Amino acid sequence: MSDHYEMLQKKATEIRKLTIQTIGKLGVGHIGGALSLCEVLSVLYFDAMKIDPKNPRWEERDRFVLSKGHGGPAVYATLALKGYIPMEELDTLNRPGTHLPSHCDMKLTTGIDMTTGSLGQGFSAACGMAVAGKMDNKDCYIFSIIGDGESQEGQIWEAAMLAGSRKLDNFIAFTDYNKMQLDGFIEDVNGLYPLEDRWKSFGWHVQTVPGHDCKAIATAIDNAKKLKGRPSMIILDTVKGKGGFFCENMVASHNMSIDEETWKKAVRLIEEEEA
Ligand SMILES: Cc1ncc(C[n+]2csc(CCOP(=O)(O)OP(=O)(O)O)c2C)c(N)n1
Ligand SMILES: [Mg+2]
Repeated sequence: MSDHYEMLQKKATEIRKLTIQTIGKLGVGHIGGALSLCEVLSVLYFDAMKIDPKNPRWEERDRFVLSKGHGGPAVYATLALKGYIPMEELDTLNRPGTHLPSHCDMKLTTGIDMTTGSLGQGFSAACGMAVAGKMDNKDCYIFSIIGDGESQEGQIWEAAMLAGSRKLDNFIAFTDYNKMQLDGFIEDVNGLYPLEDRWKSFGWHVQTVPGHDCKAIATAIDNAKKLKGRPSMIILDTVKGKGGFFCENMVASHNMSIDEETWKKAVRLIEEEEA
C-alpha cells in the first residue's frame, strides 16, 4: 500500500480510538454506527474534501452532511484530528452546555454543515444543498452519509428521486451498509435488497466497496468525481461496531453503556494490533 493510503488507514484508526474514548468517558452512546464510519470519514477529511479548518465557513468549500446524525462522535473525533476543534473538547460530549451534542448540530459545532438526527431529513437537506450548488454555479461537492436503517425512511427516496431527475453530479452519497439498525437486522425489519438496483433505477451511478478499506473508498470517490450527469451512491460494505471487541457486529452496539475498563481495553487492543 502506498504511503498515502497507509496514512488514511492510520487516521481511520485514530478516529476509531478517539471515538471509543469519547463515548467511553461519557459511559453511553451510539458506538456501533459511529465505528462503522471511521474509514469513510478519514478519506473524506484527509483526502477527498476541499476544506480549510482555518476557514470553516469558506464559501467555496465542499459540504458534508452526516444524515445518520447519531454517528456524531466519530465526526467530532475527525474534526478534532483535522484541527477544527480542540482535542480536549471531545471530553464534553453530550454533557450540559456542550458544543458536541450526541447528534450533529450546525449551530453548536464548528465544521458541522447541517443539523441532523431525525433520520431521512439530513439527506434531503444535502440534496437541497446540491441543487443550490448547481443554481449558483459553484465548483464544490456535497457529500452525505445515510444509514441502511435510515434507508427504510420514505424521505430518503424522495431526495433520491430529485437528485436523479436533476442530474446532480455534484452530489456524492454513501450508504453505511452495516446490515443492522436500532433493534434488529435490516433484512428482518424491512429488506433493502436489491439496493444497488434501487439506486440505479432512481438515476444514480452506484458503486459498492469494502467500507473499511480507505484505498477502495478513495478510488470510488475519484470515479464519482469524474462522472458527469448523475449523482453517485457509494455503498460501503461495513461492520457495525467495527474494531470494538465489546461491540463489533452486534445489534446491541446501537446505543450501549460502556464502562471504563471496557473502553480502555478496547483502545489498548487496537494499539496492540497496530504495533
Ligand atoms: C425519523 C427517525 N425515526 C427514528 C429514529 C430513531 N433511530 C435512531 S438511529 C435508528 C436506526 C438507524 O439505523 P441505521 O441507519 O442503520 O444506523 P446505524 O446502523 O448506522 O447506526 C433509529 C430508528 C430517528 N432518529 N429518526
Ligand atoms: Mg445500520
